Amino acid sequence: MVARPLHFSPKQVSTALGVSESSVKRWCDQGVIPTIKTVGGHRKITREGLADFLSRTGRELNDPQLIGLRTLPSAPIPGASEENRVAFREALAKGNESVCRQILHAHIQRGSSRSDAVDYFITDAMYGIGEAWDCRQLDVYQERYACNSCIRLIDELRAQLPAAKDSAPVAIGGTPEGDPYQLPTAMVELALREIGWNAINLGSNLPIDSFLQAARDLQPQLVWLSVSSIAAQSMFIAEQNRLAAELDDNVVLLVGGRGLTDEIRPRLRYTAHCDSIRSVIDLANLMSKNKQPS
Ligand code: B12
Repeated sequence: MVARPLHFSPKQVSTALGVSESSVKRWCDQGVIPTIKTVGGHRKITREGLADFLSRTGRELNDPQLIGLRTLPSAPIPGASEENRVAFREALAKGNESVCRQILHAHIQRGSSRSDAVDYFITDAMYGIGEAWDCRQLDVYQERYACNSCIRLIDELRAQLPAAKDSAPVAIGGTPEGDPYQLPTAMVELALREIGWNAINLGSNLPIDSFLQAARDLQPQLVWLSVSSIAAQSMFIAEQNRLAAELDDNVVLLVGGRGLTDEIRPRLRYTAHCDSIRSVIDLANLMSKNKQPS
């Protein structure tokens, strides 16, 4: 089993940040980087302290793997305590769905939107689960069970929303053939539903012909394609470009997801690329505003 480092020395952090060790030590002493001191008087930077520093300063690690991290340490969740973030992660990993539900509901009661709550807590926890699974700290069944719990939690929050009005703009979306990832596309649906769109998540692993059939049947203003993983690159590019070409000109094709790397994106045709759920909301709000009679 590969142990996950819990804290780092200023030297390790300086290497990963690409700055001098003396700068890191100075930030530690000034309290800019939350630091603990060992009994021997050595400065130690915790994962949480490092995450807090990165999110406050907008700095990025040149290479998280240099300090034994596979991904960047998680940033704090706005409006939530670190305790809550960790409690959600642990409850999800242990299959304790009711604790996850309570944490999400409490966060929403404190004023968060449903989509922000799931985006922050679930994305953070699934990243943690991915890391733990990769390090053989969690079994496969725990990852699968966590995924199922998340789907249920997102569905519950969506079911609490009022039905979309008949006049609501329609959006459809899903993941392309070969992409089994269910959570991001379910989050896009929830976010659009929450701002009044009639959003329909068609599901995962969908052939492009099926997206096109759904577009003919449901007449959407927006089609989203969530791409987390690409099975065969050239086939994906050809199929995605066929979708762009065959959709009506007035339909916005929105693409997003971890699979759309800087290398692939220039080879794709689409109307908009968004890299976060919040930017989907901005785009959809802009589209709704432009549709309103002046
Ligand atoms: C769950 C999971 C799976 C599940 C998914 C099940 C399901 N029903 O969805 C299954 C079992 C299918 C799976 C399989 C595999 N997985 Co996997 N998986 C994960 C895990 C743990 C969570 C993924 C997830 O749902 N995250 C939560 C979502 C919400 O986060 P997100 O994808 O980042 O999405 C956010 C943004 O990207 C954005 N976004 C995403 N899509 C869209 C779309 C639009 C339109 C917009 C606007 C925004 C947007 O918004 C989202 C919310 O903020 C990740 C760990 C991780 N770091 O995410 C590994 C991970 C992605 N998997 C990994 C691997 C290696 C695999 C496998 C190859 C394992 C194997 N050997 O079989 C296979 C590949 C499968 C395939 N065909 O591609 C690696 C990928 C490594 C790499 N660099 O590519 C990861 C990172 C785990 C790890 N640490 O190693 N996996």
